[in-house]
Formats: sequence, C-alpha cells, structure tokens
Amino acid sequence: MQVVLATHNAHKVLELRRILGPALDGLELVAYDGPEPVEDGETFAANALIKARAASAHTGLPALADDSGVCVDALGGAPGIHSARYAGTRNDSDNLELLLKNLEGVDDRAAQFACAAALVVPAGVAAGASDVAGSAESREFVELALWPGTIAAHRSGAAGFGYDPIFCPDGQQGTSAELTAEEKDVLSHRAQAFTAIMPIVRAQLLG
Ligand code: ITT
Repeated sequence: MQVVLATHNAHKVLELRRILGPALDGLELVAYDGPEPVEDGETFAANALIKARAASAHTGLPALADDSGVCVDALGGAPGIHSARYAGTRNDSDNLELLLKNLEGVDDRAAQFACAAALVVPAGVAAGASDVAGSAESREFVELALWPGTIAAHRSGAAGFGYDPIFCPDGQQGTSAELTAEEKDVLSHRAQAFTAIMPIVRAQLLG
C-alpha cells in the first residue's frame, strides 16, 4: 500500500527513510509535491495533522507528516513551532545564528527538540485484509517525542541539518551535528516519534 510522506524538507525525507527502514515492509513511501497548507496550528501535533490532512486530501492516500523544531527554556519555548522560519525566511543558517544571538549572555541553555508524527488515513481505506469495505470515517493519529539537551555557544559539526550544529543532546559529548547518522537515527526526537507511530501505521494499513 502507498503512503505519502507529507513534507517538502529533503533532510526529513532522508532521515525518515533511514529511520523507518524495515518498518516500511509492505508499504511504499511516496514523495509529496502538492500544495503546502498554511501551518496555523498552535502545537506541533496540530501542525503535523494539518500537513498530513492536506497531503491525504490531495493524493487520496494515507499520509504521514512531521512537524518539528527546537524549544528553548530561557526563551519561553521559542522558536518552537516557528523554528523553520525563526529569522524570517526558511534559512537554516540564519535561524541558527539568530538563536545564538538571542542567547548571548544567557546561562540557562536548556532546550529540547520536539517532533510530532501524524498519520491520516482517508475514509474508505481498509485497515488490513479483514476490513474489506474500509472505514466510513477518516482516522487520525499523532505521536509526540522530545529530545532534551542544551544550546551550545558556537556551532560545531557538519552532519544533520537545521539547528543540529548548536544542539548538544543530553548524555552526548558534542552537538547532534557531530553524531553519525546511525547515532542520531536512534536518539532523535524524529526517531522516537516515528518509532512510536509505525506500529499504528502498520495496524491501520496492513491489519
Ligand atoms: P515541512 O513542513 O515541509 O515538513 P519544514 O522544514 O517547514 O518542512 P517544520 O515546519 O516542521 O518543517 O520545521 C522544522 C524545523 O525545525 C526545521 O526546518 C529545522 O530548522 C528544525 N529541525 C527539526 N528537526 C530538526 C533536526 O532533527 N535537526 C535540526 N533541526 C531540526
């Protein structure tokens, strides 16, 4: 069965293909290039559902979406759901530099990456072989995961994307941009949220 991955962020696609790996057995993950909805939800979960609903409505397929960002305690949770455009445009380097600037002289560097993974199954899609007719209602599921850490004073490391060069995960030596892909894929907010939602995806779509 096909499942559309409702993101335009190539870094997320790369990470999710690696993370999901064998959990995709029997499912075909297809890219989404349809219209981007307005992300006007107030939470990661609400925005992940907005993206999954839009991709499902556009394609008629079950849709998976990711809404994520970094939440800094000393900034009241900012940039949070606004992480992708914190500095005004979708520029990872500008966003990261603005966050460093806003934390200059701040001692409390506690932060967390957050990821909401959403699944939307359109009406009529069968829940496995035993459900011949499929549900008359669409079905929606969300899993939220957090990855605690601190914000470094300077950028370090070249792997990953976004805020990785300044995010130091708790229990690790450096930033998440200094982890190998294999290490980040086990620890990250994205890995945790999608690991939690995949059994639901499989039960809903494959029975
Ligand atoms: P889609 O909405 O198309 O999925 P997006 O990049 O706009 O793509 P979000 O609104 O969820 O996605 O914003 C996520 C931002 O949070 C992303 O652009 C990064 O700046 C940051 N982010 C999320 N996960 C991250 C990670 O694993 N490492 C570093 N930064 C991350």
